[in-house]
Amino acid sequence: MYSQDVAMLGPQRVGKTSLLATMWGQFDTIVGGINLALIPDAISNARLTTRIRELREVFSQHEINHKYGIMGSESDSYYTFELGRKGKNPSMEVKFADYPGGWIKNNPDFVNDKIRNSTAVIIAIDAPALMEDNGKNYLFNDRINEPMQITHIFKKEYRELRGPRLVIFAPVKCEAYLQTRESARELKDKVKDTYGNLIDHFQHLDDNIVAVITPVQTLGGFRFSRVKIENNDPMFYFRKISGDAKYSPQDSEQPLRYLLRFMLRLHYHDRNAGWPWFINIFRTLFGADEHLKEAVSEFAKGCKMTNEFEVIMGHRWLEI
Ligand SMILES: Nc1nc2c(ncn2[C@@H]2O[C@H](COP(=O)(O)OP(=O)(O)O)[C@@H](O)[C@H]2O)c(=O)[nH]1
Ligand SMILES: [Mg+2]
Repeated sequence: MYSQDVAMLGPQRVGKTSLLATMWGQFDTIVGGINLALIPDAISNARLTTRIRELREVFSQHEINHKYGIMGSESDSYYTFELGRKGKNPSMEVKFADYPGGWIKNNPDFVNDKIRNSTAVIIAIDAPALMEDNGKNYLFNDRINEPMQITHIFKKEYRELRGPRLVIFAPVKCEAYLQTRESARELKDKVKDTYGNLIDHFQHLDDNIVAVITPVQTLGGFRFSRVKIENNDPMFYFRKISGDAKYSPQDSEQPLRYLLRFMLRLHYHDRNAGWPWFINIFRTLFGADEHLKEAVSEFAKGCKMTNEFEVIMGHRWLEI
């Protein structure tokens, strides 16, 4: 069975694993009538189920800080999913690489290798660190999201690409900034500003990068409330929006919709129009199952592109 690699990217605690868990956890509800199943292998299933339980348990608290509870992992893990029609044999596999955020600094070879070899990269961005930084005092954003290190990795690894790539900027913990159109726009502008250097680099890669912004509310029900400096360290607090608020993620499936849209587009790409080696792989991706392709296409059409969402570049690789 053909497999596609996707790399998660972001320092410790920004929200990579929670994003992955929520992306899967909400899938069945979101696909609704579309005939698509996303099935994790046993180990991934156990890990993801545990994480979703932990995210639900956050709601027994009234207020949490960003260092609350849930422990990150110490080693690399892969979350492998089979994708196919409900009740049919799956035709492809998507493998997400997740690893301790500290590895961006401590194990750069591993991280760089993943970035170089994955079809898509999902950059999880801690939204309060991005938005509350006034650029002067504590450099929250530099310390928490490490945009310069991330830019550096791409500049090193994205040079002579052997095929088009999808890069998803996914601000998480962003409930507080999506309450008005205006603040949603600020969030988006701040992403483009902070990663401006990286986006410039992408612009020079011969139209082969699709870059999108997809804000995800992994918890729903909790909003950033304040930041307090404790021992020279910023502590971000989040408050439950009401006494009976529940785990209610929003837009958690958007990265997956973009991923499948991009893969479907590559599948249909005319191999004479370039990238013959790369495109041959995608030719076989969905097998001969036309119904599966229809289902993927229907799911992929739900990509959001307005308001807080944006396709920064590479529209042509999303045409289906
Ligand atoms: N308020 C809030 N907290 C979140 C959200 N997503 C994750 N977290 C919390 O952030 C912490 C780190 O998340 P995790 O997914 O383990 O980060 P990772 O180290 O990048 O994998 C955990 O305590 C989560 O409960 C979110 O959308 N909102
Ligand atoms: Mg993690």
